[in-house]
Amino acid sequence: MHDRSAIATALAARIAAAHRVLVLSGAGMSAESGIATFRGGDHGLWARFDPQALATPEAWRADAPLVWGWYRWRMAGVRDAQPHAGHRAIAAMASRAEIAVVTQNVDDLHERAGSVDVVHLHGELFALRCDRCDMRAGEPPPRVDAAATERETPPACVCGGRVRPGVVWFGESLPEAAWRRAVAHAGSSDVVLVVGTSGLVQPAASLPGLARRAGAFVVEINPQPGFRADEVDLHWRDTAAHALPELAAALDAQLAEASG
Ligand code: BV8
Ligand code: ZN
Repeated sequence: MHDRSAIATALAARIAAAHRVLVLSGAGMSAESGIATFRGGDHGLWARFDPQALATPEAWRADAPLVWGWYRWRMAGVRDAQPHAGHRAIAAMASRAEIAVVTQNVDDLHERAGSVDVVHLHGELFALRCDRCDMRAGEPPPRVDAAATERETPPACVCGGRVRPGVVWFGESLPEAAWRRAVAHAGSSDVVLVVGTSGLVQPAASLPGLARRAGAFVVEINPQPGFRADEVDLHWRDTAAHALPELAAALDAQLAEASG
């Protein structure tokens, strides 16, 4: 088992000396809030569903009620979930260092923990919009105890289109502004914390390597390795809800010591 405090202390010193820090998070960041990851273990969200069969425009065209029902089930899960100590640690550190958050996740746990200006590379679950005219739409009353694959007809828009989740499906382009901001952060940060991502989905997975080549010190926080050795400087083999509060405490201790 790594000596967590030694890693936390060394990394906190880098963050204390950094001008800009970037947190890049993936589904593992939400795992300890009870939201299934996409590929993890036997509880992986996609272990029960084929991601290419549901998170794609083709699936929406072929069976919108199934896709809408799946997202409604996921929205209920996020509503019931709470941010954990790792989300709160990131928000707390942002009051002590210049920390930006770029996430692949479509949930709102970073925001609910207090992070601001979060960049969502793959959209946001609750940002519902019409699939024809793009008009924003409100969420219908939550379903009670519906199963993940219980079909539900998506609400109709006045233009005749259907309301869809504001997420980026496979084969869809990332929101340009979000991608531009993520690349800018990756290219200008001194320290990058890559938390809870398997590094399989592009182009998000290219950001750690881009940051490292631009001179950032890149740390992967993940019980399993996700990135190649040439993309990260340090793999902190731990979970988000353990490692990040430890890091925030080490940063507090160092800043208190420095201020005498
Ligand atoms: C695009 C929203 C271009 C929807 C998502 C072949 C090769 C390479 C690439 C491609 C290819 N074919 C197609 C592509 C491109 C494709 C892609 O990358 N496919 C992959 C699957 C091969 N990408 C796209 O289509 C993207 N768009 O490229 O557009 C384009 C250009 C022009 C014109 C048109 C198009 C769009 C990709 C976005 C897809 N949408 N989400 C929804 O949520 O339903 S992706 C979705 O999956 C998530 O958002 C997330 O990004 C991804 C899941 O990945 P992770 O976050 O890494 O999660 P995962 O479960 O995999 O891993 C969890 C990790 O956490 C693990 O490492 C685990 O160890 C760790 N962990 C577990 N517990 C903890 C933990 N860590 C810390 N603490 C814990 N407690
Ligand atoms: Zn419409």
